[in-house]
Amino acid sequence: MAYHCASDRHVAATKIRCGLPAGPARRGRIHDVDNVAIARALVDLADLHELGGTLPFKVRAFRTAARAIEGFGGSVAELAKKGELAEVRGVGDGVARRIKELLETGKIAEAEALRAKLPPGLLDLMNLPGVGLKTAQLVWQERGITTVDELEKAALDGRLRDLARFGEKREDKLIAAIAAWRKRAAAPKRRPLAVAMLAAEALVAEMSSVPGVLACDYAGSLRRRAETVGDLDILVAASKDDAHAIMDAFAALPGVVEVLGKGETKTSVVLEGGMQADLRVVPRESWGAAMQYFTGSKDHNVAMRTLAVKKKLKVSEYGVFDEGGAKLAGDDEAAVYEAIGLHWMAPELRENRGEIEASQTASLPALVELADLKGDLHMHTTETDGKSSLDDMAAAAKAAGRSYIAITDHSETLTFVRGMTRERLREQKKKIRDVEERQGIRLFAGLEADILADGTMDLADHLGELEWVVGSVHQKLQMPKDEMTKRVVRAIESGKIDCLGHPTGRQLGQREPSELDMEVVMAALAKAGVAIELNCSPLRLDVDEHIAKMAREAGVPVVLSSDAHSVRELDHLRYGVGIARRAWLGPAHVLNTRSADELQSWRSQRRS
Ligand code: DGT
Ligand code: CA
Ligand code: CA
Ligand code: ZN
Repeated sequence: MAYHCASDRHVAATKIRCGLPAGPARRGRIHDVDNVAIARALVDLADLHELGGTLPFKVRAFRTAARAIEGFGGSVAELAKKGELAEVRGVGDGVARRIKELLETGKIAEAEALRAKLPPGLLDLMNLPGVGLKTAQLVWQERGITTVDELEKAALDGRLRDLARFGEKREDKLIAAIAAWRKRAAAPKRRPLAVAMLAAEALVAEMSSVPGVLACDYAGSLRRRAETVGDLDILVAASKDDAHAIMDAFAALPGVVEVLGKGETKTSVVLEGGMQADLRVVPRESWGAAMQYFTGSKDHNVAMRTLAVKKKLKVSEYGVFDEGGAKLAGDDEAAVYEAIGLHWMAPELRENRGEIEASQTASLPALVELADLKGDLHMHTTETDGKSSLDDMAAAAKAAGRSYIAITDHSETLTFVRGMTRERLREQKKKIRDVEERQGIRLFAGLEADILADGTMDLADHLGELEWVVGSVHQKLQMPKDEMTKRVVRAIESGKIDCLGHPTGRQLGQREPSELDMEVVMAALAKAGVAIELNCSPLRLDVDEHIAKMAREAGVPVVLSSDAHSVRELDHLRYGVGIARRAWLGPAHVLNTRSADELQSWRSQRRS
């Protein structure tokens, strides 16, 4: 797990904060991440117990609690502070005590003690894809293997194939998995978009009120809405005389844990959680050129500069200059582009994927915006694993500007979140009509129906009664590619789902996407007239920009959904909008830019 600040098993126990501590200008924190770190620590604790020989049923409470916490819509850390951990289903006194200890001391002493008794490296083994606790235990006990190196050597020597449930094929898979794991571990850590965005917004808000700051914004990959971000690039416009004090103020911000360097124009710091942020102070008259330069991407900048050279112009972070050194543009970003004969283009396009050519021929795409999204078609309530009531979700969605939403709780087979039965769905539908009336927002009685292992749908004979059906895979995510593809295609062809939910199941930095032949899936979607979801939950962003682009090219409508499990998570749509724009999606490619009536007619057209 190379790039997620909170998911790394070993990091999880000690570093649980990703952004900045609460400050006056801070926006809401992203709770998934803290929750994930807490859940991770509990899973670690359970693993450590089991490796140490504690009976599995005795540690089951930790695993149950971890699952509940991971899917919890609010901040578990905040509840702990208020002594209200009992609000999280599945968290009993014993677990609550350990969570408090983790939050107060950064670790769980019991876990540390267990860890000290085990051979170092054993937990790393379990981090390998396809190697769980059972396999780690097996190779340890049967072959004395306790490190990844030893495991790799044993696989290469063919010493694992005789183990129970092994074989040559599994050996080969393991060798490939270890190679991939090494590559990821060696790569610099990158953070999920949402983590970077919340941290950057906090920094920008703080810096904007520092005396002498004329303008402040973030640039870099975050401004381009890349799904993961290496470091933050913060820009300030100020006069030279103020630069020094501004650098000092930046280095002294509450979330800064280390100052890597402080110079005339640039200061680099490390934030709590380990993310790096660079501040650059530029003169007011270079603001547009600096924003352009530091937004990148590098490839975009190189292409742009090549074009400028052809026109005998020079572009830098200070401005656009002609042969004689006269400045043609600098304070305004659009003017910088115009000076070299281009139209301004949205940061999400700046990857040198044809946007410069499109700009030259005035054929830049119109991109979807948050305000275009009229509805939200995937969310959960307290009926299953959501933390807000149906009433509250409806009211909050309306307040956020949506004119319709679909209520899509989980289906029956997901018993650990109390999946909906037919009877409860019928009850919920009645309630939905009532809330609809009261709250004045159109509601669709929907379901996130599970795609079962064989590709049939959970509650299949009930789906026809619903007004919106998301079909999703939640269990058995690691099937062989052809089986998984068949499974998903069968669900698409069932005629019972409107949208394929979080199609690959990936979770940023935590879970690899399921193996799926996307070409085949896309063709099936196009043929059946089923939409594909771009799940905007910060840890998912599933599908990614490449698959979203495939959908656009195949004419498959994309649905941007929050998958909110609480009212505050309705805000997740903004992350997905960035990804959609990177895939060059316009309002017409996104299904939920349509009105409720248009959506229903799209649906009935397909069904007939
Ligand atoms: P990241 O931080 O890895 O997610 O990606 P970026 O794109 O934020 O990259 P970063 O932080 O290294 O640099 C920020 C921007 O500065 C980059 O997008 C473009 C510009 N830049 C940096 N180095 C160069 C360079 O050598 N040549 C050009 N043309 N631009 C550069
Ligand atoms: Ca950067
Ligand atoms: Ca940088
Ligand atoms: Zn789901």
